[in-house]
Amino acid sequence: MEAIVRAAQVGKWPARVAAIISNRADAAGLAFASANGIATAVVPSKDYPSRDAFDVALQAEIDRYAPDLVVLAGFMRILTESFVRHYEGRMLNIHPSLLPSFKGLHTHQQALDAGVKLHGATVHFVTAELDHGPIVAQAAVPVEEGDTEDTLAARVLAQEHLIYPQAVRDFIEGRLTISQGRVSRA
Ligand code: NHR
Repeated sequence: MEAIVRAAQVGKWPARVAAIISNRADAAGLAFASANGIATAVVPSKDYPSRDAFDVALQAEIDRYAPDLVVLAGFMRILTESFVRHYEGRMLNIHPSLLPSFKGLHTHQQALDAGVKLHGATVHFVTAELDHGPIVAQAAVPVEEGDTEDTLAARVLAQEHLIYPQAVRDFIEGRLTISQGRVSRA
C-alpha cells in the first residue's frame, strides 16, 4: 500500500488515493495514510456477527468515496461473492506466489516445501474464487539455497513493490482490458 501511495505521489498519476480502509484499528497503514494526508476509515471485522454483515458495512464505507478502483494491499479477510461482484473488474489484489501455484496463506513456506526453483508474486483482478481472478502481472524470483520463509518473502516483496504500483497505474490510465478471463495490456 505504501509503495502505491508513494508511486502515485512521485509519478504524478492522474488519480489520487481516496482513502485507506482497514478492518483493524491497529493496522500500520492507517498511520502512514494519516501522515500522508489521506482519509482513513476502520470497519472492525470483529464487531460483525458474520462475513456478510461485515462485507455489507465495508462496501458502504468504500462506496462513500466512490472509487474507480479498489486495491487490496495486505487485506486478509476472504470476501463474499456479493461484495466481489459489486467491484467486478475494478478490484485488484497482489498474491505472493506465481499463481496458480500456492493459493491461500503461507505461500513462501508452500514454495519451500514444494522445492520450486522459481517463486514470485501475481497481481490479479479479484473474483469470488480465492486467488483465481484474471492475471494482470507477475514477477519471478529465484529460490536460493538456505532460503527461509523470511528471506524468500523479502525477495518477493521487493518485486511486489515494483509490479503492484505499475499494475494500478496501467488500470488508472485505461490500459487494461479483461476478455474471457484474460487481461490484455495496451
Ligand atoms: N476474497 C475473494 N473472494 N477472492 C480473492 O481472490 C481474495 C479475497 C480476499 C482477500 C487476498 C488474499 C491473498 O492474496 C484476498 C483475495 C486472506 C486469506 C484468508 O484465508 C486468503 C487469501 C487472501 C487473504 N483469510 C482468512 C479468512 O478466514 C483469515 C486469515 C487471517 O486473518 O490471518 O478470511 O493472499
